[in-house]
Amino acid sequence: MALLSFERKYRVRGGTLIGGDLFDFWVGPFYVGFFGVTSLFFATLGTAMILYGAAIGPTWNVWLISIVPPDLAYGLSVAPLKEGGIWQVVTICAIGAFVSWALREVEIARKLGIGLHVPVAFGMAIFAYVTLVVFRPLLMGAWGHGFPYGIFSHLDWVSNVGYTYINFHYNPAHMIAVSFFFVNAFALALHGSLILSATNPGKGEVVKTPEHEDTFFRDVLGYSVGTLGIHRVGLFLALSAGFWSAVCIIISGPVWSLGWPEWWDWWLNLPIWG
Ligand code: UQ2
Repeated sequence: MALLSFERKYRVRGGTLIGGDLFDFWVGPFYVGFFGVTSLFFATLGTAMILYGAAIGPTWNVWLISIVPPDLAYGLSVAPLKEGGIWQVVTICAIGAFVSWALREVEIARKLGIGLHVPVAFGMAIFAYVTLVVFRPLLMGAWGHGFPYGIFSHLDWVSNVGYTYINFHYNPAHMIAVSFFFVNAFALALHGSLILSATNPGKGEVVKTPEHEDTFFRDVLGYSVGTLGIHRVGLFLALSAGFWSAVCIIISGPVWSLGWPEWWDWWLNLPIWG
């Protein structure tokens, strides 16, 4: 079905979660919906607050601009705007915009009658972010444990938190997360190269079929996970990377406050060593 005739079938009212058909329309190529309006609202307000924070800050150097969370002394209270309150508003706007965007994806998926895999996948990224700036600060008792919104400043934050636990690479959940990121890159390299090898043939060659793709991996490994299967593997690996990232940071402090190398003392203390 050509794009235009397909769109005539799909661009119909219905499938919204809220607001009935009040916002059920498109602006050019973009679906709006109630959550398109809230996305735009939060993104605009959040961006304005970041610009305000930059304007009252010490620099316009884009690498150095930083919207910092409140001092730890503020605990879990609402801080004055210039003392971390901007960070708190930006955080609310970010979560509002991300969740609105996910729900807008849900409405579009419902209109199309396709699965909710994309918003669910995006939801894992939102979960990892909220773990960093809400769940962990709540468990630690201060918004000051959130990370600052700046290019270099957030890198410094990651470095400082890492050294707070002596060597973060000994965090077992961090090990699992990193392994998922690596396997994810491996799987995407296998998949991307395989697809291009079959569908982007040289001049005068015909495009090859999934049978060619299966046969390549059956010849190499004795096994092909299949054209649908590789996407299941990919989604699992990507979601697992995000999930274990959230786990590895939420346990750092709330569950384990010593250095991560010491966590492995349970292994050295096993009675089996005699
Ligand atoms: C595959 C297949 C694809 C693929 C890839 C494979 C035809 C187009 C990449 C091979 C993948 C395997 C064997 C599993 C890899 C698993 C991990 C955890 C890296 O068989 O089917 O479809 O793209």
